[in-house]
Amino acid sequence: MARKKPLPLYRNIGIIAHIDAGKTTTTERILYYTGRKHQIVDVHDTKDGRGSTTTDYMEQERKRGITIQSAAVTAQWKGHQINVIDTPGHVDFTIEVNRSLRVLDGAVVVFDGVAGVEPQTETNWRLADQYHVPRICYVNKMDRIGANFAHCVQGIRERLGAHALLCQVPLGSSDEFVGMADLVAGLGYIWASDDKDSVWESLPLEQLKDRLTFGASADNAWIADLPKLRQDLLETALALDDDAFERLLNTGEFDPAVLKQCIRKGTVTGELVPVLCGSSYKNKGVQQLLDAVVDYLPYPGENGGIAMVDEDGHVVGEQAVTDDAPARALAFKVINDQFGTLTFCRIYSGVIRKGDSLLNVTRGRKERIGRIVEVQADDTREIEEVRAGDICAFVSLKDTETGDSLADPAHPALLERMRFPDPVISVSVEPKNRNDVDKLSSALYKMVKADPSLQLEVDQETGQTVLKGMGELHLEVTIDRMRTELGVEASMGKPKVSFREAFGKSVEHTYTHKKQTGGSGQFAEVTMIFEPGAAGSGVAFSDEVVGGRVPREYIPAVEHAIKAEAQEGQVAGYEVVDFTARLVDGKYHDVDSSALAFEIAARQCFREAQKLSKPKLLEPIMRLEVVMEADYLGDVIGDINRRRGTVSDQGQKGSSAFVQGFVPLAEMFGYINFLRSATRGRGTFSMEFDHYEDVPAGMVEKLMEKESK
Ligand SMILES: Nc1nc2c(ncn2[C@@H]2O[C@H](COP(=O)(O)OP(=O)(O)OP(=O)(O)O)[C@@H](O)[C@H]2O)c(=O)[nH]1
Ligand SMILES: [Mg+2]
Repeated sequence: MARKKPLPLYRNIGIIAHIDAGKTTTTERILYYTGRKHQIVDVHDTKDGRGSTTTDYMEQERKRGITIQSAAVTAQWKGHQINVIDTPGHVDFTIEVNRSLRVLDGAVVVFDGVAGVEPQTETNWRLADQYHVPRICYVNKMDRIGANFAHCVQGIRERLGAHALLCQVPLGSSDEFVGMADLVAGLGYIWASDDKDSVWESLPLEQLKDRLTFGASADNAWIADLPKLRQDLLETALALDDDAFERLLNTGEFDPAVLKQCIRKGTVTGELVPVLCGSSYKNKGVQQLLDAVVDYLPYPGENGGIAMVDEDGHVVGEQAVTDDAPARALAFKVINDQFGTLTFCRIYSGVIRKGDSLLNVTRGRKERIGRIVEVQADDTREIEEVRAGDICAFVSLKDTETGDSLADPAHPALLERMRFPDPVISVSVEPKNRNDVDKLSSALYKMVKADPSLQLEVDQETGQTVLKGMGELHLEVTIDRMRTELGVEASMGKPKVSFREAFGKSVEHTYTHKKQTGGSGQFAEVTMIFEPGAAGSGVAFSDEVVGGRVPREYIPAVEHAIKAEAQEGQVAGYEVVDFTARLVDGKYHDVDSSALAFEIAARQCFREAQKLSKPKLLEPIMRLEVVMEADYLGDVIGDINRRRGTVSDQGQKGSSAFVQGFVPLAEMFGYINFLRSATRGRGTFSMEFDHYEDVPAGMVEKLMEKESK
């Protein structure tokens, strides 16, 4: 079967933003206007559990009115197939944005026209930078009171550092928002009503000033500025084409098709970011957004291929996106439910058919492709084959996890992996019903396998099962999903901070393990140097023994001992990170030495050395942003200081005030309750992990005491 649709008619895009910017609402409109859906459901109408938007179908999403997992849908627009992934904005589910951006070719970044650039917009923007994903900005919610396009554009330029290209400007704002001026087409669009089926009238930009007068002077100023804004757009975009630019300067003329090509070129290379506006809720601007997706965002492969790497992650080549190459795919999401496993994959090259065998290159295991499905949110449709550029799910793969590469067994290749965030918070988990211990561990295992931002541990002292994640909501939702999806009920303990430990200074230490019991004894001696490394440098071991003073066969036992011992440090039993362990000398005995003896010696050596190094306790520090009415600013800042936090910025954001700063996670449990009462329920905050920092010496005991309660 040949390719049905040429690659240039595909778009794989993600919708990303801060929480509540209107991603799901926009996705819902996209499905309506592309004819995929005949009814629109609004996010705030789903809490009673009866209705559901297409992409927020999970029970936990409907109840809370937020997106928790990314969901893929497919739509057809003007002969193009647009695969859309609606992602969550809440920071606890950032893994979903991460993995989506890894496999997408372009993104629509949605802004709340009132709030402008918010913390999670920034985080997601940086993720898109990392994965080199071209973007379009869509300033949504222009109908809300306080919507301020200029403020939003300023944020895009200053906080995100983007070269924003204004392709549209709003006509009116708040309840006077009636449409937008399209600077590319040179037309104004005015909607007849807020109805989803409302038509819009198109008229030349010059006629807008006679037609529209608004209450807010800022809105009229946009209209007065239209000729200049259009000229700016033409000059910025056409500068990417020498001939067209010269013609524009000499004659004032240009070819509209060339203009679009230039904007496309600038967008695809990431040089420019087109900015559009609208109100998805009031059904204005979504069709124009779809046009822009087709006009400006790249098709699979237009922006180059996918990097291939060696086992250490070094880039060794690039695979072009084409059917005429060996099959290569990346698994970016695994979902388990009662019906089995769905492994979501992005195909980068080749053709994969039902019944094919692929190699999971990451794990060195064969996988047989039983069934292939196209996924539409929670619905699936079976298909026979998938090709370069496609996103699909394979049913019932055995050993493939998120981030794994699948390839034609005759031409294996590892594709660039994705990065997973560090979990910073943990809870103990117990089954509600005592007989469910085994069921619980297998359910937890499944959840962790599906979500790489979760980790599972057993506390060696208490034997408790500990689940680590990105935040309180993340852990709560995980436990609740086990109940609804896997039928296992569990209760969780109080959330705790994931502290870490580190060596305080370099230490050289010798430990001799000697034991004489009856017959053969045990003997091993190691001399090791432990050196603290930079944050994030990880744990490294180097064998620097000369002259066979520690026989080679015992070295792996020493390395193993250090890595195992690093799991539970000497300060308070937390993982010890960022150090180099150098084995520099040792002694052995022909008869009494063994791998076990060396392991014991190395473990003791580590313990004593860490204690001698003036070890440090590290705690996660969160980046915090609070938005509230200016009257409460003083109280909020005072409270941040009381929580051992620091304020890094404060100011005005539309009609509200904001504070940004850094606060230890350990001081932030229950913050929402403080904020509610301090701001009469009007304040909002968002918080995400930023870095680990030393706990001040005087605080260690106090903190540990609090933790043990
Ligand atoms: N006034 C107004 N409200 C909107 C608009 N778009 C979305 N909303 C509302 O904003 C709220 C959040 O919308 P969602 O679409 O769920 O936002 P989201 O970005 O998907 O949120 P998360 O997925 O949880 O990050 C809902 O109550 C929407 O009805 C808009 O254009 N105007
Ligand atoms: Mg959503």
